[in-house]
Amino acid sequence: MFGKTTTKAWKQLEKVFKHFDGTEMNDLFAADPKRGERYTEQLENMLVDYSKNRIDDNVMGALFELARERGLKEKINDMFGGKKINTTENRAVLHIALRNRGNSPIYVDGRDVMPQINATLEKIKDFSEAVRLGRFTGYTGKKLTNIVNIGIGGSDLGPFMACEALRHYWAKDIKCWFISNIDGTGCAEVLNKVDPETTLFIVASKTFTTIETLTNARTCRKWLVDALGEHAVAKHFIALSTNKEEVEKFGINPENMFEFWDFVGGRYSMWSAIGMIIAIAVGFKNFERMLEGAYAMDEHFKNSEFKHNIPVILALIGIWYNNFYGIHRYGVIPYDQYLQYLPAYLQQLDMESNGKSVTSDNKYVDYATGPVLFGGAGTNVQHSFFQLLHQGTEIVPIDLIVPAISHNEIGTHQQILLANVLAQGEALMRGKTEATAAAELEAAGKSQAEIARLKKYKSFSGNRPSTTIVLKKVDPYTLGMLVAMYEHKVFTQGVIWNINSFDQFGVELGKKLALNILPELQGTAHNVQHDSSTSNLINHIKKIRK
Ligand code: G6Q
Repeated sequence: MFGKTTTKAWKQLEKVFKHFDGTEMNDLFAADPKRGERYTEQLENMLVDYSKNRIDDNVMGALFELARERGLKEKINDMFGGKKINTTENRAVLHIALRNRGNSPIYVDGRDVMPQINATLEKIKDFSEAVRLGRFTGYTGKKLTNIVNIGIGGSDLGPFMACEALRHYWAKDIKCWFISNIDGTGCAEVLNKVDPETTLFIVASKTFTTIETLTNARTCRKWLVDALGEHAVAKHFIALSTNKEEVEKFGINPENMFEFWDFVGGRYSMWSAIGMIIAIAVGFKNFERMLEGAYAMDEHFKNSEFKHNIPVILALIGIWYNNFYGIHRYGVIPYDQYLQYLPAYLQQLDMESNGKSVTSDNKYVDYATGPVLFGGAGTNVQHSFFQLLHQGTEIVPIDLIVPAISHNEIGTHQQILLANVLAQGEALMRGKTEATAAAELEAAGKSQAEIARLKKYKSFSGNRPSTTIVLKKVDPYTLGMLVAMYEHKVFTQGVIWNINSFDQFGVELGKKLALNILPELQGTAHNVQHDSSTSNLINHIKKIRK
């Protein structure tokens, strides 16, 4: 079994850590004037500066050795080669095939998957263009300008994040809407604003059995049929799914179904038919550019040696904090309003993939796995939780992501934003000693008593890690690169931790219990055995809803 005590490289890292712990980044920068450049990698229009992390060559060398000992290179080849690396579900993991712009064959069970992927891409192209150009219209002949994606989890977060990120590229007359949650709010809020004659519903569900999505889809279908009649459904509903039978049962013509396959995991599916709303909003060419960007990152990940491999470097630094410093938190802060939903998207990608406790050899882990990921858009979050990042007792490594050029260059806005993101990384790393705080207070004319009272509050411990990712612009290509970078980072960490990053059994237990509780709330089942807290809550809610 792979455990913290049995791997040679891990043991070596423990030794390295003992020696390195307590090292201050300020000292590392002082000792090496070229540190900033040395710990920076660039791939096309994306630059990744990881120098403000608690690492040196020795640490990185030991981490690369861990990656080698864990057989990372072979595991990467296994994924790209179509091997069934999702072992618990006996599936290949081929989101990389969806953007395989080189079109080299990828075999699963002896069959090349590329022809079916290319055929579906052609279908997405034809349909998205037909909608955009008004060739595929609603039942009454009007152009479909309200596009509603009904899906949840992986069938929502990716398309939603990407549509928002690429809002600048939306066709002027098209509006995108997303209904995900099961409460009636999503349906009510969207259906209140759209017109049945101009609305296209995209039911996005890999399994086509998800209760939230099907309930929302049924409500929308009824709303449409009430307004335009049963015959209108074929012109206003399409399905994105792997499950033809259920799609037909639901009442969507299979001709209006865009398929994908079980080798595409939900949270890895925005590159597939699940990305239909992206293609309609920004145009197929831009959707293709997103695939191309991801492909560029795939090639980089597959072919670069570890010491220049961006996803590998980021993954290993994450392991260093998580497993050696005992820091199990991690923040992603995009400095760009268009990327505001990236943290929520990455939360699923990272926490659903690596929030696991059993190894691929069927043993409980004896080391920490996936960290808690959170984040929000800068500079907004500077005015909220950044207090804790600077002066709290928790150390939180963060990624600061920023485009050098904004789509909306108005006055000095972008320069102020850029100054802020750079200042945050510097402040977190440099900190401010009590002596400096005291000198500043003195210069501001404070009394000695005041200085003594305030200097601790005004000091910053520093040595707090951040990685700065500078993009040229948030365009479809760069977005593809960025998302693929995080996918491969998560994959790499899963390999190091020897867990299967591609199942998600953890989300099932709660779903099952909900099915037991539902009839109780509806009054068709009584006296079901629960703990006293759950029983009490059920009774309380029933009373209120009477
Ligand atoms: C993602 C998960 C999960 C899934 C949703 C929706 O990796 O599997 O978030 O995407 O539960 O599932 P359906 O697409 O099958 O409705």
